[in-house]
Amino acid sequence: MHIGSLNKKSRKLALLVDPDSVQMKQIENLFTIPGANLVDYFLVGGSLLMSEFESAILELKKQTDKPVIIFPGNAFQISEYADAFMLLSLISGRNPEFLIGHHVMAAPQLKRIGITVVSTGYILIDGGQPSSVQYMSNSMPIPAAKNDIAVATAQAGEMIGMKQLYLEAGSGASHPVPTSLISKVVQSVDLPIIVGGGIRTPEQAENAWKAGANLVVVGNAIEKDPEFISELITARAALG
Ligand code: 1GP
Repeated sequence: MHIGSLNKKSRKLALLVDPDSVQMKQIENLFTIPGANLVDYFLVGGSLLMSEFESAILELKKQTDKPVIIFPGNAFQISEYADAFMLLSLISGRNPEFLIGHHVMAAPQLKRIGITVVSTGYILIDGGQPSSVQYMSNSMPIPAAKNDIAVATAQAGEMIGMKQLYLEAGSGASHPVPTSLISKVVQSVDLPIIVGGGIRTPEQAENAWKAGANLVVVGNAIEKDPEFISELITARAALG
């Protein structure tokens, strides 16, 4: 199973591990938290990656049978040890490097290692503060109240041939993606919708799932408090 198995009925949870801010011991400790075995996917990636990217993937593979998926911050974040690679196209932006440039750099190696590649339309939504993605990609987020622009962007991504869409408020965002925007996008395309950025309460995750998110991604909040995993699992179970 890989992330390409998401569908419009999925209500999944992914933990994002940024190797620059998580130690190997912390990865091991995640799996002692009740409910950690119910997390569906583990994403690995970050804006910089100054530390060992591949060690984090290998540690996760040692700890879990769940898919470990590369969520790349740039074209250098590739490893044959992961189960899949999210090929992100920053379709909310207008920077050709993040629409095709990095893809060209990464393609030969992705092809050579034969990893499953999932084409993902990456849509940055204003999360209330400048995000790393915005800065590193030199692109503007979509204003959080502009549902119509987000919908049109999502529809364009679907027509171009993306297999899934990622609504991103940015790592550590002050505000997660608004639920009204999530539900409008969910209704306007047939693709699975991933939502992440700034989710730090069980209610925020629950609201994203209720709005139709097929995969909720949480990073910072679990780095700060791994017990948050249990709260997320309980919140999802309550949705039935
Ligand atoms: C960032 O969507 C992810 O790319 C997760 O964000 O770290 O704020 O949970 P957080």
